[in-house]
Amino acid sequence: MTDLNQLERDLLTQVEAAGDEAALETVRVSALGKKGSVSELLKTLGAMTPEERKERGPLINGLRDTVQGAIAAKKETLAGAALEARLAAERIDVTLQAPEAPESRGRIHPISQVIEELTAIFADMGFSVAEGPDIETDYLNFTALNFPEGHPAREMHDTFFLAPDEKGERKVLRTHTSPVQIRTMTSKAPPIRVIIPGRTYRHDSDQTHTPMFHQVEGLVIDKQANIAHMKWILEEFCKAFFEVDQVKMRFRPSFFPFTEPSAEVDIQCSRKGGEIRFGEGTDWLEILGCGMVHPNVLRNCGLDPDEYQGFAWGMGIDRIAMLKYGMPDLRPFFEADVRWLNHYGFRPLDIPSLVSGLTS
Ligand code: 2NM
Repeated sequence: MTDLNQLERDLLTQVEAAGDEAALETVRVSALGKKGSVSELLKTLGAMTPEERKERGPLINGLRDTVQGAIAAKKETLAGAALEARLAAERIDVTLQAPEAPESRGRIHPISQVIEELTAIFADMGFSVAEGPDIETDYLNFTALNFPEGHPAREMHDTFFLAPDEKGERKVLRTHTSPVQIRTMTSKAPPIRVIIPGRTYRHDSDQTHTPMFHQVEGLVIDKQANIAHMKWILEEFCKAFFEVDQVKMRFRPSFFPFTEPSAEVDIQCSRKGGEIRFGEGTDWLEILGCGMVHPNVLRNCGLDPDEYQGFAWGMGIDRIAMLKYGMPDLRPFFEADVRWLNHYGFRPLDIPSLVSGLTS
């Protein structure tokens, strides 16, 4: 007869000696598996006499419970140790400094930022954005805009001309973005509400002028579009752009070939200690030109001036960027000096919107 005490000691020693969960499983199978030593003993109960069974039954069942309990306890210990080992091996130091992401180093040029800002403001008023080529025909840059041939206004623009092509046609670097308004009026049916930001070129270079500069022009064409609408739009734009609650504007009569009447617009400001503030003070600063689109321009675009009318305006992006962000000199805008960009540039993820704020 198997010595139950001896078998128990042997099995408990093996359980204790199991170094990992796989070894413990081998011990379990050898004792409690189908052909395990304890299972074989349990099978002998069936063939015993009632008296024998009464005596051996509790002993063999007791052995099984003891071994089962020891295996369960050892399993828990091994699992705990395995977890500890894994935690130690996979530990990471979350206090390590993260490498700097490229987008935290790059900077958005103030001109790009200002274009995003004014696009957000005009988009909120229902305007879309249009673009066109930098190289234009003389017709779209001048003639369609009611500049008569040989008119002094053509010289006013200090135009850069390209070499004549085989047909003798001289293309120009656009002197304003207005040719895009012509393209828009000839390709889309009114009502029209667009802004056109972009590069423009004039043969002019000094402290406040660069041969390439940026303009944004706006155009509204509808049956009833009038000067009051224009004044409201320009006033709302100035308040939103300069982030002030109120701003006084002064409309001075002026002349442009493509608008009649035409005006230049000044906004109220104060200049104390070399700093310009908007929405206060007694000084005036010119910021844009505007007017009602000339009937000849409408006709040139195939629109009937007795049915449609509209207004347009234009302003210098570089200039309003300088005013808003206190940049004293225009020339560094185009010098690509990283130190200047680090100082005046914007973080790539500070995207202007009317909800989150134009400038953060
Ligand atoms: C300005 C001032 C006033 C203007 C006019 C047009 C067009 F195509 F509709 F006739 N586009 N832009 C305009 C009017 C531009 O810039 C100072």
